[in-house]
Amino acid sequence: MPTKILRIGLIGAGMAGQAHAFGYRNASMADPLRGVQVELAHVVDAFAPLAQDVAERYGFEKWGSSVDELLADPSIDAVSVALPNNQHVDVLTKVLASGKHVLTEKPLGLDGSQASQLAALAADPARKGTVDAVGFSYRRIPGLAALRDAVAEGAIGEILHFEASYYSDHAADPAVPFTWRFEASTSGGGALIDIGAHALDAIEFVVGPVREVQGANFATYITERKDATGTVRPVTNDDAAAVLLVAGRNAMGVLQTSRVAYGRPNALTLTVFGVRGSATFSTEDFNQFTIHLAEGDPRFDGPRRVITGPLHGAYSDVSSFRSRGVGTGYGEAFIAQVQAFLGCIVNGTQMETNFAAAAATMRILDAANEAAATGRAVPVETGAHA
Ligand code: SOE
Repeated sequence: MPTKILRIGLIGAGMAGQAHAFGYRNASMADPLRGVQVELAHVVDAFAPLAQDVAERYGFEKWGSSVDELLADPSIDAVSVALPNNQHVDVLTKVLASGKHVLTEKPLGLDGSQASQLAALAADPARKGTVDAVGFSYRRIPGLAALRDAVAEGAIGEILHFEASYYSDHAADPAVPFTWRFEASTSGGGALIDIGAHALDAIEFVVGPVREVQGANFATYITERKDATGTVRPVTNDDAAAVLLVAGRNAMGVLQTSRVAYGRPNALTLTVFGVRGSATFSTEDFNQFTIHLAEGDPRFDGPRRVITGPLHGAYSDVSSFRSRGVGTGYGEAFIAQVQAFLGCIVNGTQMETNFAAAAATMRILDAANEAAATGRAVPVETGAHA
């Protein structure tokens, strides 16, 4: 007999929304959620047939296209939001006002101003006891979480410098049609806000808050694309970006991101260099990370490959086969993310990636835009990072 029932609404039934639904469908595997029954109550999407398809495939009780109708349902405890970037501020403002717990996909709006506006609404005393979270699912991957734990325990000492990248090839073909992702007014930015944001979060997760953007460069290589009607549209945001930044105590680093990176379909990579070693995680070697400890026997010098498993965080609760070498994938990171979100609801705590922290990440993106425009370094006000 469940001790607690949590009823879920989903706003946005596209790829990211379905990843959230996958997370909710599987979240109850987690020991910390024993006794919690997750019910998929209602999914809405502007394209109602998609909402219906997702409702049928994932098992939502209701489907439709009205956000207001979903938010008016008092039986719904928590809402996931996964919409085009320009829709987040209006919809999230409504969700916050509804008093429901919320887990939204990144980015938190189109820019730092919208993110700060949403963070202020989330901090309203009327929302005391409710959870506001932003989905940075990559930090839930066992290999990256284990690398972070090793750094936090001082395994490689203070971090001196780092490099982070997120490469994708989803827009490398000029024939890829124009969508909202290629228009600055609906996306807030291109590769840097879309996938570079995950690399930024990985930097802040492992190295610490970004304190300054020392320089940035953006590039658009495919300057126009045809939309679904065959109309040629100008691309008004970045295909690729490179950012020079300082994070943590005083670590220097470079972040590179590209959505036109042939041969790298979906690759988030972080390497950190410390005073006593170095470590690397890449989604291209999803279930492992490498670490080099300087004190090792010089005859056997070189990075050690660590295969993640039940000894590493964010593994056991999401893996239905809990043994080393079996591995987890992109979907399980969403299970872990939903488990963390539902756990905060049950325990009355907040996610480390709350709206305040996500607003700080958005301020880094603003600083990168300013640094690129002015050629000058831009300090960043660090956020409420746990
Ligand atoms: C498209 O680039 C996208 O769906 C991103 O928006 C997601 O955040 C990333 O996880 C996968 O690629």
